[in-house]
Amino acid sequence: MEALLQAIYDGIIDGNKDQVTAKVQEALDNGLPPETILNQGMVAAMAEVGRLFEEGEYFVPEMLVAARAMQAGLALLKPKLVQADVKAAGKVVAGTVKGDLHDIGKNLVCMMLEGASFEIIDLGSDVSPERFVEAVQAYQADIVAMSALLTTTMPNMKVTIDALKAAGLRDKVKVMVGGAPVTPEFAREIGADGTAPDASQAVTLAKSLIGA
Ligand code: B1M
Repeated sequence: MEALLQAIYDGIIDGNKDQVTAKVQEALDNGLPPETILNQGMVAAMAEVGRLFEEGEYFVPEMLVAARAMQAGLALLKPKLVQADVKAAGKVVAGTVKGDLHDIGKNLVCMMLEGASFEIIDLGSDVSPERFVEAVQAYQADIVAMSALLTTTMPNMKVTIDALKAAGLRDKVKVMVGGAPVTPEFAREIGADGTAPDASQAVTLAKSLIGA
């Protein structure tokens, strides 16, 4: 089992999509819990990719192939992580904020929320404040879930909250924010209703925000 997790970890670091898909499938077939594969194999590898980038050993192309390998593995895990098919707990409009292309964390949060019976309207990445506002209006969302991975794009969370206020929607929708650089202090300062450090705590937060 350790060897399988190591092979998944190495596959992501090497950007080897075929290795990741083969080993994730093998791990699932061997009964390894999807959460273990995700956290110990994949999320841990991505943290290492980030470290290698910071140290100047990896550049954008290496990050990109690592992300593709991770996404291929996530596609296999998704059916296991998203098992609920009961009444929707609430509607969530989700997206990565304007200027930010990092969507893996947001996708994971969406998957876990879906698994907890939330209905997800995923706007993707690089989502403008106007698109968030339009979607909240169009889908009568209960929650807006914004993700940002860059310190330079985090301010767009506040811009989006301000746009919701200007459209008269702020008191009709709960706002949750997250992503590696987002802290509880930052969330409070920009007037969000809460933040969570990972996808499973994002589910707990979403449930508490709608009083579920
Ligand atoms: Co970029 N990148 N990247 N990158 N990238 C980071 C974020 C960075 C920290 C790397 C580093 O320097 N160590 C750094 C940001 C530094 C900073 O701002 N302080 C960085 C940089 C600099 C850049 C570029 C500027 C590089 C360049 O061009 N010179 C560029 C910017 C592009 C843009 O967005 N405009 C860039 C590009 C890219 C790729 C496109 C190549 C690729 C993204 C591909 C994709 O997502 N489709 C990429 C990647 C892969 C990374 C790292 C290596 C991995 C990110 C990731 O997927 N993590 C990242 C380093 C790192 O994070 N250590 C890095 C795994 C994921 C599961 O975790 O997203 O944190 P995360 O999500 C978690 C939690 O944060 C939380 O739950 C998730 C699951 O547990 N969470 C929420 C996330 N959203 C949430 C929302 C919630 C609640 C919880 O509520 C709504």
